[in-house]
Amino acid sequence: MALLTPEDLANMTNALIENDRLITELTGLSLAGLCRDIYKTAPKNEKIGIIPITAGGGIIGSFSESLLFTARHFGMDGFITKNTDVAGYYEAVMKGADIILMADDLAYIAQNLRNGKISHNQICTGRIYAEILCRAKSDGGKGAAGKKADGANDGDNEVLVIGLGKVGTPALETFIKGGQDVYVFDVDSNRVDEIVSKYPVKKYDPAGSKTFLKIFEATPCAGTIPEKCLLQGSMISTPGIPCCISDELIEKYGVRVVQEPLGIGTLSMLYGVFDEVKG
Ligand code: NAI
Ligand code: PYL
Ligand code: MG
Repeated sequence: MALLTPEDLANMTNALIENDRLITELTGLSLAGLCRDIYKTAPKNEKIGIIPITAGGGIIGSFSESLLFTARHFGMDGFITKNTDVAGYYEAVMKGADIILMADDLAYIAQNLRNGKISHNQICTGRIYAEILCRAKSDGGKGAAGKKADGANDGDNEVLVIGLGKVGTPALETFIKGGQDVYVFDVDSNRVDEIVSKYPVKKYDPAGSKTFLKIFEATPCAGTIPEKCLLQGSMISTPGIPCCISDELIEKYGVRVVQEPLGIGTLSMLYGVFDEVKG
């Protein structure tokens, strides 16, 4: 897994606010509202214990602080343990944490110590970024965007998924469940073949001329969106770091891009372990 850097997390406050605004514009629901609707859960004053982990590449500057910021931004209470690793876990439990957040280089998890639920960042990130596109209105709140000359919608239910790894796979499962017509691409052709043999999805042909209103991307590379697949008003939902599309292409096609390094996936993980609610 590609690891975050402190630079990736530098502008997180604005990124969360701006992405929440865009998610609301595209789906009609705020990020928290969307999470509640997906998981059918809600917070009830849980205390979040965040444990810095030194294993592998070690502590990432402002990682724990960004998790605490996210929890507080969405109205939750939390703390970062003074100790790290196992001592930090003990400290979190002794200080009354209801939910633990911790990450090493391979896994970033949330665990609810009261109900036993556990969630994984890659799965929850893929799911929330995919749900945003599943629920995005066909015009993305922009009137004529994405319409063909005859007025018909161009691919309302079609989505291109680029990057079929640990985030991209739960995303494509979400798209399939959401009734989307899924096209897939990965630089690793063996991975594409594996996915096409396992799921009801089609291969995207980069040499063809197909365009998409909805594109999901989860790769660790920049510049992965082919210009030829863009429409005026295309919507891109991408947890991939760095960003998959240049500012020039965003401007040229009026593309709306949902992308943020940590908070969206973290909120999805937290809703994944909250208690269920009715309605
Ligand atoms: P992964 O390594 O499991 O999967 C990445 C996939 O992208 C692989 O199948 C690889 O073959 C493919 N790929 C690489 N270069 C490509 C290219 N140029 N064109 C098409 N496909 C390409 O990685 P994972 O865990 O799925 O993470 C993907 C990205 O998402 C990483 O950048 C990671 O840092 C980021 N991420 C972001 C989160 C967030 O909250 N924003 C949360 C979790 C991951
Ligand atoms: C969770 C992110 C999203 C992208 N890559 C993943 C990553 O960077 N994982 C590593 C997280 C390590 C955290 C470190 C700390 O500061 O506690 N052990
Ligand atoms: Mg995120």
